[in-house]
Amino acid sequence: MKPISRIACIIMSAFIFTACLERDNPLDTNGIEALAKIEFDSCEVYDANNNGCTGNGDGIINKGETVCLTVYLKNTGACDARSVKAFFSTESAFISNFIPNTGCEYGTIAKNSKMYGKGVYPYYTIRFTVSTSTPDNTVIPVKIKISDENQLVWEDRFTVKVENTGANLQFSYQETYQSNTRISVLVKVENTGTSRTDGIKVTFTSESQYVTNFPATQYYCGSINANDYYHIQGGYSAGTFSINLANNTPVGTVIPINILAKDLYTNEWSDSFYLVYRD
Ligand SMILES: [Ca+2]
Repeated sequence: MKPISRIACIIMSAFIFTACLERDNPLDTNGIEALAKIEFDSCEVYDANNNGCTGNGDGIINKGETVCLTVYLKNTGACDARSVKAFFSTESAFISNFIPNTGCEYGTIAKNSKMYGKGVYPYYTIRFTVSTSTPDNTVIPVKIKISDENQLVWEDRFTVKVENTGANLQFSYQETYQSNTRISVLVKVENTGTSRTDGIKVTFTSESQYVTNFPATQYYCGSINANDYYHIQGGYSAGTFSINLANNTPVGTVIPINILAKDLYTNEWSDSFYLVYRD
C-alpha cells in the first residue's frame, strides 16, 4: 500500500470511529443516522420441564404452562451499541410470575447484528406463567424498554400467542373378564394429537345403582406422548380397570360408564361406554 493510501485509510477509520462514539449529545437528532438503533428481532419459546419451566415441550405456548422466551434484539443503526440492557413487561391479565423485573443484559450488539438477552438463565431472557383460564388464540403483548451505555433509549414491543393444546386423548374399551361381582375392562387412553401432554388423571363414574364402588376414584396416567397410549391400571388383572357389582344385579343389566381425563394444564377429554352384565 502506498503511504498516501494508508494515511487516507487511517483518516477514514478515525472519522467513522469518531462519528459513532464522540457525540456531544447522543439524543440530538442531528446526525441521528450515525447512532445505534435497537429493536425487537425474534423470540424462541422453551416449554420443556426444566429451568423452572413447566410445559409439554412442543415449543408452543399453551394455557397452564410456565414458559421461557429467548428474546433477540437487533441493531439496525449505523453504530455498535454497548452495555445494552432491556426491561420487559406485560399488562396481560393472563400472565403471572413474569421475571426478571430487573433488566436483561445484552452486552454489545454490533451494527447489523442481533443478540439474545440473559435474564432468567444464560440462554433464556424472560419467563412467565400462562393462566389456565387463558382462551385459545389469546395474544400476549410484551413491552421492551432498551438502553445502552450512552443513555440512548428505545422502546419496542412484540406479541406471542397462546394456542390450543396439540394433545388429543381418545379412549377405547375391551372387556377382559366377568364374574358375578366384577367386570374387568382394558381401557386404552391414546394421544392421537401432535403434542405430548402431562399429569393426566382419569376418573370413572356411573349412574348405575348396581355399581358398588370403583377401585379408586382417580387413575394417574402421567404423560402420554403423541401417537402413544396408556392402559388404565386399576383392575385385578394387570393393565385393566375393574368395577364391582352388587350381588342382586339382574342378568342383562346395562351399565353406563363415564370417563373423564384431565391433564396438568386443565384440558379435559371425556367419553362414555356401556357394559352388559351377563352372569
Ligand atoms: Ca406447549
